Amino acid sequence: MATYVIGDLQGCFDELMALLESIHFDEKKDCLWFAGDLVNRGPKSLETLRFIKQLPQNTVVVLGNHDLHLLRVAAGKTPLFPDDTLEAILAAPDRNDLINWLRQQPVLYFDEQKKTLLVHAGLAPQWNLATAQRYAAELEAFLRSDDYQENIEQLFLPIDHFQNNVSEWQRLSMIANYFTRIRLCDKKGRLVPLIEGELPKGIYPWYACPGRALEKEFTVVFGHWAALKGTTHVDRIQNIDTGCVWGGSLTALRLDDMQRFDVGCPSYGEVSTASRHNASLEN
Ligand SMILES: [Mn+2]
Repeated sequence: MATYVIGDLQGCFDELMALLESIHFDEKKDCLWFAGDLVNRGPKSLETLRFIKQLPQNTVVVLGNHDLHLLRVAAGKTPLFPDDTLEAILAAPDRNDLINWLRQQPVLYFDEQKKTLLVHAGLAPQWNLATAQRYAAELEAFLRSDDYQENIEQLFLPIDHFQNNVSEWQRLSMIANYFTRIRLCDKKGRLVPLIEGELPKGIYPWYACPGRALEKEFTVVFGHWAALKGTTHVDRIQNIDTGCVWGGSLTALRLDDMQRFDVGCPSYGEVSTASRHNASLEN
C-alpha cells in the first residue's frame, strides 16, 4: 500500500491517466491525495472532476483557488474569466453532483500517523497546527452550508493579513487567501504579490518566513507555485506543482519514501500577460 500526492491538475486528465499508469496505481491497495486546483486552464476539467469523485473513500482532496473560483462561477455570482476552461462542467448533466461534492472537500488535511499536512498554497507563518485547523474548519463550514451560494462572492476580498475585529467575510476571505493563494509574505506574515527575480530584503516564501510557528515534526505538502519547479530547499516542505498545464510535468510524491514520479505534459497555452499580472491571485 502506497500513498501518492499529486500536484495541480488543472484539467490535465490525460496526463493524470498516464501518471497513474506509470506508477501502477491500484485503487484497491494505493491511496491518492490531490493538492487542489483540479480544474481550469487545461482541457479536461469535467473528466478530471468525474474521475476523482468516483475514487475510493480514502482519497483526499484539498481545494485550490481555481476550485473555489469554479464554486463561485457555478453559484452564478461571477461570469467566467477569459482564460477559464470551465464551460463543460457548467453544462454537464451531473453538474450539481460535482459541485456539491467539490464543496464538501477540505482546504487543509492532516494525517496524524504520517505527521503530514496537505494544503493547496500554504499556511500563514504564524499558524501552528491547531490554529491552521481551526481556521480551515471555519471556511469549510461556510462552503458546506446550505446558503453558501448567496455569499460565496464575498470570499474573494483582497485581505492580505490577519486582523482581528473584521467582518465575517473579511475573515473568511483572509482564511481562503492563506490556504489557497499564499506564495510570498513579509516577516509579519502579510501576503505579498509575486515578485519576479531576487526577493527584496524582508520578503520570504511563506515556508521560509523567520519564526514560522508550525511544529517542526510536521511535513507540509503543497502545490500552487509552479515557478518553484517542485523545489523549496527547506526540510519537510514539499512542493509538487510542477506546472503541468504550462507544459511542465505532473508529479506524484510517494509519501512512504518521498520518491517523486512524473510525466511530461504538452503546453495548453501561453501564460497570458493578464495571467502573469494576476499570477499572485489566480494561477
Ligand atoms: Mn493555485
